[in-house]
Amino acid sequence: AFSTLVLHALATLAQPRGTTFQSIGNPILADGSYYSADPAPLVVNNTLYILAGRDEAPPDQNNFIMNEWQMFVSASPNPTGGQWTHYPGIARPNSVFAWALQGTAYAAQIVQGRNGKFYLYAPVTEANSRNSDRFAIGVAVADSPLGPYKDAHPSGPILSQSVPAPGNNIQNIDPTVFVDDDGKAYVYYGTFGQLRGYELASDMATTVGSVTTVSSLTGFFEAPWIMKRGSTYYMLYAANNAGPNSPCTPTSSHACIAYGTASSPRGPWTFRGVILGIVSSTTSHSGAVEVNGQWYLVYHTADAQGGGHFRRSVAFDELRWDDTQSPPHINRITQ
Ligand code: FUB
Repeated sequence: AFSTLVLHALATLAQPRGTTFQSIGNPILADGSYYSADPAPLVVNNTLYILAGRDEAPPDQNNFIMNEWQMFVSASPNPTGGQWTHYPGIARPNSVFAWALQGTAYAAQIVQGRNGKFYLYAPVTEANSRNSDRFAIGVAVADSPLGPYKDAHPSGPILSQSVPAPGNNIQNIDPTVFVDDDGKAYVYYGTFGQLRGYELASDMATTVGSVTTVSSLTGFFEAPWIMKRGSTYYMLYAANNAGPNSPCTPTSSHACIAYGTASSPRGPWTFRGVILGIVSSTTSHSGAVEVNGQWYLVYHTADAQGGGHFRRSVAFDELRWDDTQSPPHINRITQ
């Protein structure tokens, strides 16, 4: 009995401590005490978990400083206000992945595998990269969405190929993963207009077969988010308003959120429209989930106190469907 008590005490100690706070609308944490970007929602036991990176750039710095991921948790999410628990620093690139450098805790996502475990897909920078693109995607695993996360593929990243693209050499970021009803899993990722996808093996870490390259999503820039409703697959993404092929209005250098649909997780994807207009930060990044019968679109803005393009904060709105269309469309969300 004593050893059971000790084990229970150790397990409790391993769980990160959260701080409870009351939100009064968007952004969820609006006082500027802790910025949060690139939200990736997850639902466990009817509770909404929002994974986000932490923006730490000082007000005068025009670049990302991101060293850790954090989690916001609410059992009764309400965009006009409600109670949240904030878990800062649930994972850091170089503490989870021995092969990764500190920093670049960019857009990550946690999904629950068929075995019940939680998998964190994370873009990080590889210490000994031989590619021109030092960014690489790793996967870590935990028994709880809050961690602690352990590298599930300690030999290195699961995606790190160097694919030349005009004007940039960053490609291996912004992973989104979806586990289908038949148990098969898929990963999509990319930025600067390149969107690629693979099927994942049952270890959730090995890619299977050949790459899918997606070029049919109008104005795709980055931040893909794959999900399914009914028999339709949806891909949300940030469309770049500065591009010649942008669906965003009005014209601005900020991104908007658009989406496409497919009848298979590997596409082909058909562009359907814009669901979230430009926000106050230049980047836009979204994810969507259903909690207790209500869908939500989670994204970030620069609207918190002292916020900015590199000091972003997570916000969310109800997402509504137009089931008179086939496949069902997502209704535009007014920001
Ligand atoms: O947060 C860093 C980068 O900004 C993300 O990877 C992009 O999606 C954009 O939100």
